[in-house]
Amino acid sequence: MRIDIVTIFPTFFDVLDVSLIGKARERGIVTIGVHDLRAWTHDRHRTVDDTPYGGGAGMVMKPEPWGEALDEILADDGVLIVPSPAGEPFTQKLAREFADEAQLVFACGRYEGIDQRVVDHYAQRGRVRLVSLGDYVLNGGEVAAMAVVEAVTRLIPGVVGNPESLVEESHEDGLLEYPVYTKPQQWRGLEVPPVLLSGNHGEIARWRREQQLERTRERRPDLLG
Ligand code: 6GU
Repeated sequence: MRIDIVTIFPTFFDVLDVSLIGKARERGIVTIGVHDLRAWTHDRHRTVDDTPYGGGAGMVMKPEPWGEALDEILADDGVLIVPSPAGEPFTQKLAREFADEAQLVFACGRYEGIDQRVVDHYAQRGRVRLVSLGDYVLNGGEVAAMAVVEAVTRLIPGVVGNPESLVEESHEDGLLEYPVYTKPQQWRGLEVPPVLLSGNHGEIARWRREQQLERTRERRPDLLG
């Protein structure tokens, strides 16, 4: 998979050099390009924003640098992802969809957002997805893009060492994950649930399932429908 990120804060993505994603890049499983939007400006001040038509607070990102950048970076079969609090909720299902794509391009907006015509133009030419992390406001798309990159890349075969660790996780089966414990058996007066020490794998599986259902009922009843 190829991932391209267009941002006015490219150093924000330096952390993609480390950890599992960094290793996947070294091994050639994913290719990630981080691009400074200002490289596609032509004025002395490298301007990327301007005042909004119709008035109002804040600034809007100008369409021209985005158009020049995306014309160069976005392949015909690539998906343009625009992080936005006005987008569709980003879910594990969407992460699985994105994991099958050949190219993902992230357009990270700042200020009050990107001129709407950028999304409209690329939606005419190809595939565009507006995605939101949740119902709260971030300063720009960078943190959201990072979250999507991590959720998607870990689903690519070979990125996560043990593929079994992918299946028993929150949201993969539509439920929250069960609680986990390791040694010591007693810590600050708290015990590991005895069933986990029983060696009875049927009982353990049943207990874990109950815990998943109980947690989901308690914290995320919306997931149970
Ligand atoms: Cl994707 N972008 C911004 N700016 N704020 C958000 C968001 C995205 N998701 C939740 N809040």
